[in-house]
Amino acid sequence: MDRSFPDGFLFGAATASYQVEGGAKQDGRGPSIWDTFSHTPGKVKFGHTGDVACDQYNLYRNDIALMKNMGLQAYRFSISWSRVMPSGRGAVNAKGLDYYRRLINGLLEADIQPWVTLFHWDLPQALEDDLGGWRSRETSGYFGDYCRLIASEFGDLVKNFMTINEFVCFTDAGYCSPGQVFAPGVTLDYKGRNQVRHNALLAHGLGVQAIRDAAPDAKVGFAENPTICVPVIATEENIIAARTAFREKNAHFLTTVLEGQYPDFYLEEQGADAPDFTDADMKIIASPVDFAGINLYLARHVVADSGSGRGYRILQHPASYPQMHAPWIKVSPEITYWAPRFLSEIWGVKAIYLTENGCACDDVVDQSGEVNDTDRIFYLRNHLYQALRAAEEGIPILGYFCWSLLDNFEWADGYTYRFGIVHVDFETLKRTPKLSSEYLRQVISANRVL
Ligand code: PNW
Repeated sequence: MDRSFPDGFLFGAATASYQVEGGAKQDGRGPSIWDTFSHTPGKVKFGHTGDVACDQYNLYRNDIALMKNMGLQAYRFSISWSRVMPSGRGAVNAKGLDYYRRLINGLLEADIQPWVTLFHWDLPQALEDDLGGWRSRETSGYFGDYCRLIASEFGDLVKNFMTINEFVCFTDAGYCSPGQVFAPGVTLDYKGRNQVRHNALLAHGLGVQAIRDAAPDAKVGFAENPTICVPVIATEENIIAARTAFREKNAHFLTTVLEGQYPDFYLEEQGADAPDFTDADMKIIASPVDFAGINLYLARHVVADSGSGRGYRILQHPASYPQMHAPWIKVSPEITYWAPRFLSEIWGVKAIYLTENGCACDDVVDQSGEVNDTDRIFYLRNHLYQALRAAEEGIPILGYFCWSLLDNFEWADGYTYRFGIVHVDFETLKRTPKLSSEYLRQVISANRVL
């Protein structure tokens, strides 16, 4: 049986600006909320910061060569808003734009498609200071302006844009207790949180519109990490329950973007804390996207339960549930089948990219200089099989991006978790491709799961 990935299936790797670039003060970059947060004692493990990270700002040519060796067909990276607009609005930093032009051209010369994320959490600090960051809808407007700038600068070279990466990680986790684990580390009440969520959705919609306007040939989507509800045992009734749970547990982000309105049950549930919004806002949020990007990390296991009121119940992970090197990376490859299936069944999504999938491993460089991360290969292989399973059933999965190209700054965990398929020595910045990068190279070349 031919078990190849469909023709044109795209294989890539992903990173994000603050996690890999470094060059925090180079060439006129303005500070972002992650610079401030990581420099605030107690916020990031061991006081680690992204000041240098992998120094991709200076070593990007090297990284492009690594990708080329692996046969990667696409590189998903994010633009640092404050590198190109140091205050988040107004003045543009030409040197910042030059960097991304060099990176994009370098990728194209290596035959690697640039996939650009506009926002991967590093909000310009000036917008936080002057406007309250995502607490203000003015920030959403400025995000639209920034997207227009990027799309008009690079729309001739970049054909795929993602507005926002993972809504929950900079809204709830940044602005609401018990979140406040991520920048800016503010504690709002639920009303405030819901308004932050709304402003982020509005920013997405404004971003879609601006990119369409300025780069009419480009495709626009998002990269979201939904709460991935899967049937714990795939009986018909559990599948129905998991599908219902998938829509409901993502009510405030994915469901609202794809349905163009807040589901009634969400507004009812939030009651007096529901966000303030207008019909015009919802029209903007409803702007059609060309593709849905989903980041895949862990499952929520669902059983049908008619007594629960909503028809489903989510099971806790038992203490012995298998996990990778970070406790929240539960081994659940079936998400890579169910998430695309539900996107297609619930909302009829016609183009799905798996914009992130990967895991942290306790990687060591051995005496011969090798990193034999057989555990990461195990992890990736299982997910790739599930991607193939979905594709074979006709679910429109068009590509897969591994998180991450490089070990990098893992947010509040600093450099303690390694997600790369390439090892980085953070003292010397030396890159060492791990065995998993060879695995991916062979998979891409064979276009099959190996
Ligand atoms: C993603 N969770 O974040 C981000 O897009 C990356 O920047 C990050 O490095 C990567 O995953 C690995 O952590 C997530 O708790 C953070 O479910 C937390 C969760 C999921 C994704």
